[in-house]
Parts: sequence; C-alpha cells; structure tokens
Amino acid sequence: MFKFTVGLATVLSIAGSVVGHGYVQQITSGSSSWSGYLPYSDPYYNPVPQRVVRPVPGNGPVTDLSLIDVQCNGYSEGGVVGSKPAPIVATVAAGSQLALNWTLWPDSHMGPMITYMARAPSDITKWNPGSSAVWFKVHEVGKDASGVWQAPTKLIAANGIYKFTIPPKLKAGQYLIRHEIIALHAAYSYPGAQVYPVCIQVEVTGSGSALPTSFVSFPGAYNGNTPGIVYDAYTNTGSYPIPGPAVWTGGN
Ligand SMILES: *[C@@H]1O[C@H](CO)[C@@H](O)[C@H](O)[C@H]1NC(C)=O
Ligand SMILES: [Cu+2]
Repeated sequence: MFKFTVGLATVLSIAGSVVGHGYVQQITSGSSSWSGYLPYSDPYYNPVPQRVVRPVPGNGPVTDLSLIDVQCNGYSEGGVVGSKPAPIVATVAAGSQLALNWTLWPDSHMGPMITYMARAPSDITKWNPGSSAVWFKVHEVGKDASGVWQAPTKLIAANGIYKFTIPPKLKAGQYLIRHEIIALHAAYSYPGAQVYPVCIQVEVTGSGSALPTSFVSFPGAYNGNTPGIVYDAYTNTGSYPIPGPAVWTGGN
C-alpha cells in the first residue's frame, strides 16, 4: 500500500494511479511537434513553458457535463470563465494529419475518442468560447463492428497515438481543437461517463473556403440524456452511439 520513497516522480505516479487517467502529452504534424501541457511539471517551472495546449488541472476527468470544465478540462482563472488560453499557436495545414500522443491509458477505461473544432472570431490566445455554440465535429471513433473499443484497445496498440485530419477544405484561420476520450467504465448511470477533454490552439493554413453551418456548445452538447453518455459497456455488446452531432463532411 504505502511506499516510503521520497522521489517526486514516485509521489506523482502514486497520486496519478489513484485519481487519474491521462492527458495529451505531445502533438505531431508532419515534421513539426509540440509538447502538450504537462500538468505535473509545467506549473513548477519559472518561467512556465509556453504551450499550444490550454492548461489542464491534472489527468482526471470531468463528470458533471453541465460545467464549463467539459470544454477544455477546467481552469477558470482571473475571472475568465472556461479554459485559460495558451500563449502560442501551432501552425498546421488544412488536410494534414495530426497525431495526438496520450499518456498511458488505463485498460479499464473503454470508450470513444472524438474531436471538434471551433473557429476563433478574434485572437485565439485571448478567446474563450464560453457556452456559445461554436463547435463542429471533425472526427470520431468508438467501438468497431467486432466490438473493439478505440480506447483503450486501439489507442494502446497504436502506442498511445490518436490521429485525425484537419478538414482539407476548411477555411484558413485560427481554430481551437477540442479532443476528448469519454471513458465509459462507470457510465451505466449519469453522472458516470468520464470526459477527458483537451484544447489545442492552431492556425490552419490553406486556400479552402469551407465552413460548417451547424454548431454545438460545451457545455450543452452532452447531458444525461445524450445517447452514448449513459451506456452499460459491460452488458451492451451491440453498437455504440457516439455522443454529439454528426461529423462535418463539408470540409472534405
Ligand atoms: C509520446 O510522448 C512521449 C513523451 O514525450 C514519448 O516518450 C513517446 O515516445 C511518444 N510516443 C510516440 C509513439 O511517439
Ligand atoms: Cu480514470
């Protein structure tokens, strides 16, 4: 039970094994790569490292889906409602593939991986969507026809790497990418589903002009009545309804 070790890493890993469960530690696009926000080390540096990912409080989930925390995993600060913007932005081309590297995901946490984007109306390093409907879904993976879950099975098989493509015809500009794993091991009632969101600030380049016309909000898109939020993953051997709207196809 108790280990009498003094190393910080050991203390953190014990704490991590009790409460937690994961975050995106690295983002790669072609030959470019950016560190994720590292909640167990970044805050202790002076100066704090500059990231393209908005800060998260740790590796734990959000279960009250009515909270602003479900947008980017938390972090209200200085009167700001919602996530604290990150200071820098990753430049990625429309149509390029992004690889998101998750910390070791627990075997017990089965569920889908979903990605949304929102176009920033102004400087993304100062912008917070709040509860506005600005998000559109660009990718989703849940349970396949053989009953194999994206997380943990396929994610771990891919060494923790999840990939999606920026819609090829998406209009250039600044976007917030909201990516999440929804863990369903306790989702047989609400609250129970564990949402692990992360928000990445990007500048999309390209000559496309496509923009979606229908949007959802976070909080708002998910609640206790949303298909796939309440789901008994142990007894339900059928298909899994991935929560949220359909994937926007206009950018393809
Ligand atoms: C994911 O990131 C970690 C930490 O930077 C790194 O050690 C690991 O090699 C990366 N995984 C892959 C598959 O690139
Ligand atoms: Cu967990």
